[in-house]
Amino acid sequence: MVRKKFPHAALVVAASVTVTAGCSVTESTASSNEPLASVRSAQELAAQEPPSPAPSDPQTEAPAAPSAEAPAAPGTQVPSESPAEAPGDTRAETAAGGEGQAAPTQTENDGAGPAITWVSVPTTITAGSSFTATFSVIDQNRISPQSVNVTIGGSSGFVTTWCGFSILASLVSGDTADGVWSISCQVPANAVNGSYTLSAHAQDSYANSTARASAFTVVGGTSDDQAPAISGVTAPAQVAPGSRITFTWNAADASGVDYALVWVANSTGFASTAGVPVVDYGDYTSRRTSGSERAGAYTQSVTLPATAEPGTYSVWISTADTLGNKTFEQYGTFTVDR
Ligand SMILES: [Ca+2]
Ligand SMILES: [Ca+2]
Repeated sequence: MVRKKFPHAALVVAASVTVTAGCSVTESTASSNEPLASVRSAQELAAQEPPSPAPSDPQTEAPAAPSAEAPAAPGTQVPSESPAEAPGDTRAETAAGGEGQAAPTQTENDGAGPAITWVSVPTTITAGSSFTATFSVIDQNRISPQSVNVTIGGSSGFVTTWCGFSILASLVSGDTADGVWSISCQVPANAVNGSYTLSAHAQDSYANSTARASAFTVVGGTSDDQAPAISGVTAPAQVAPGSRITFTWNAADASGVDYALVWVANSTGFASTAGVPVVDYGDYTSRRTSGSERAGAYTQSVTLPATAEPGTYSVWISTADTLGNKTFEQYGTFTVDR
């Protein structure tokens, strides 16, 4: 049995980086929320993970952030864009007080996300060691401490196997209006060598949000940066609404296949606008029927609703190896006909 697991969208946050004394400090701020575009080409969808359709699953994590390069898959629910940052977002002037009056505890909504004025992370991190990242967050509306977190993205999307997704930050100095926050993370000895992006996120008390990214490189880990190879995908050519559909395929990876799961989309995407998946995935599991973790044959069945619209449906497979290298690609189509 292949355990179920829901991968995440690719993290793409561009940042220009200045190297200073062994740390990279970002100069640009990038919002993590891009507008949801209805783009359905296979190439653009290929880099995008499917929606996380089972909120009750304990492994389901925070909603996937859309990638700047690959708009979210149709039907994916994505929070709307946060308001643009206001350059003049500074501390509340009311704190100075006057005439012995107590400072108000709450300022008016400035409509701007927190100013994350810098992010510091070692430029090079050796696999098997831990690192600390710190960043400054300023907002006169004050920060919601539970909103201050860090995500890490690699070449194939969010890195969830190191320290979770996302990593809650701790206030190390200052306060929720102007403070320095920190996370520490142990990088596994088998982490994939290469470039990563660490993104700091914060939200003020009015839910205005900001993200800022900084890059680092992992060395001394593993050189396997390839996701499992998928081949021999089979699906019925034509099915009727209400049918049970079984897919089979092969998955191989030198580091071992962690999971390989089928997803189905139609002309509206992987889910309706109401968020209902195009097919019933049951328990969202696939099964290895032969072979090993390194090279095996897999099967998964889904059920087409009786109300399924006729038309062309596409078959996608998301897969990851035990190191976290992952892909999400289309492997053919089938037709639904009454
Ligand atoms: Ca604010
Ligand atoms: Ca691999």
